[in-house]
Amino acid sequence: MAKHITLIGGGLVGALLAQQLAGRGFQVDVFEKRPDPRVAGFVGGRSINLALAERGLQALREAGLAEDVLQRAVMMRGRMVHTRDGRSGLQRYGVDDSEVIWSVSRGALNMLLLDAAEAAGVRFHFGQSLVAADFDAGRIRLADDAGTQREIDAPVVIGADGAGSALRAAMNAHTPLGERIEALGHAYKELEIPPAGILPVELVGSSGGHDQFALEPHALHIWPRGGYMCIALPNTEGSFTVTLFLPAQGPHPSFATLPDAQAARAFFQHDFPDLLPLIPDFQNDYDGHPVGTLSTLYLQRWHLGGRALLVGDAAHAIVPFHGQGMNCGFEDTVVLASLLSEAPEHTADVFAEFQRIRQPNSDAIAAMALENYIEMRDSVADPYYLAKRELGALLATQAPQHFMARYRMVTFTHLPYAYAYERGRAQDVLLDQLLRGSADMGAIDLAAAVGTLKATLPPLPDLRHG
Ligand code: FAD
Ligand code: E0Q
Repeated sequence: MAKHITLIGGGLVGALLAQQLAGRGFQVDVFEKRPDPRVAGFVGGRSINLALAERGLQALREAGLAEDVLQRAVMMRGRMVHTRDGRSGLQRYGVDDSEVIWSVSRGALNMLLLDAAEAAGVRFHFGQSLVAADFDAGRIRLADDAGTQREIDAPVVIGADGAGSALRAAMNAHTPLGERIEALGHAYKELEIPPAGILPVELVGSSGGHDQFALEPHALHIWPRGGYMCIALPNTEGSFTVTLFLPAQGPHPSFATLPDAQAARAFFQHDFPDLLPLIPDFQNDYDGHPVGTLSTLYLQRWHLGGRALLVGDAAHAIVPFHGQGMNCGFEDTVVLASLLSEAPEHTADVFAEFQRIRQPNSDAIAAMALENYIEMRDSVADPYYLAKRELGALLATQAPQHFMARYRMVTFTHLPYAYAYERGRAQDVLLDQLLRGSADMGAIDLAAAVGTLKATLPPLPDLRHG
């Protein structure tokens, strides 16, 4: 008989994991708190999007879903930085159009993954939330929308129920997991730029500038302002989803000092004057959409023997500033499905091995995502930072086997996150040595710098298979 697995959460990671396990012969039941988005419409009905990069794409390729997803995605070639003086410029993410990332709709992606999982034989149970678990008895307790509870057998249960995981809480109550949640202190709110046709002609030009888009469609837009920022990612229908990142509490500007659209409008007029006119529903968006909190989750234990395991955000939620949370969760599914199919009867060993492989990597991307917030908020300000980036780019051209920007390792390769983090640190130390604290690139002897690089750092791994 096929090995049975119970999954909690049919979000991005749960749905993809379910599809992969079913494809490997497991019998999979998924319990999802929300109603079926394919029937009910995606919760909120708003378009919210995410950046899909190489790691997530590779997992989708292995699941046979990459082409379908890319068909519904918008290519982003780089970061379009909008400065206070109203100027903008594109910083390319990669060397050419083979190194781009993709803006995908969270709702559309989730529905595509649900369809694929169902086609692979997964059984979904919507409107069913996990409320408790008895791991010794191998049973879980579920509640439906009406609040009616029932218990079912679930000897092997995997939690893909997100950052606020109910399975994690149940596991923690049984055996402390060594949980530490570090609040960022900054929060976010989503706003919308509609397709250009909806905006006044004088704002976007008669052709809309970019056909139906109010801004360059093939970019991730950033308005960095020091302690805070806005970003915008394109949607296929010509709209953009804007996210404002701001301190939650404290002196102006913070969400505490901007409690409603009236206060926020004046702030946008002052700080984002070019962005505000592109958001015609500012008042409804600001007053109607919730403030989201941001934290990093660290656990000592991801599993209870072979009975329960956490994956995706439930195990390692991170801040969103590298655009890697989903990508990391998708990588999880590839590793776990492969380990489980090799030893389906040995879940305790598999879960331990999964944590051993993945945790150093999730720790590394957690740290890099935190660092990237500072970098994004200030990205244009610091001449020394810009000099370092320029020298890094020169070294990467002169000695591609010895230098690769950390962003590229994270976003466009499958090198383990922990490797990218370590290598990035070593490269950074070298750049500091070469520049000796001066932003004056003219003082650098490039040939000598390449010599030092090759003498100091081993070559990068061969990327053709990595
Ligand atoms: P979730 O997507 O949270 O799914 C969890 C599922 O479990 C949900 O369907 C939920 O309804 C269900 N559930 C919850 N509780 C229960 C329960 N008790 N019983 C049953 N079901 C339950 N990542 C990127 O890769 N790129 C980006 O550009 C990016 N941008 C982001 C921007 C923001 C503002 C934020 C907050 C995150 C961003 N992320 C991004 C991260 C990404 O959203 C997450 O990493 C990803 O959604 C994690 O997937 P998951 O399936 O683990 O959790
Ligand atoms: C990406 C792509 C939410 C979010 C998602 C992202 C990125 C950023 C800033 C943010 C990082 C970058 N980035 O541009 O360096 O590459 O996904 Cl805020």
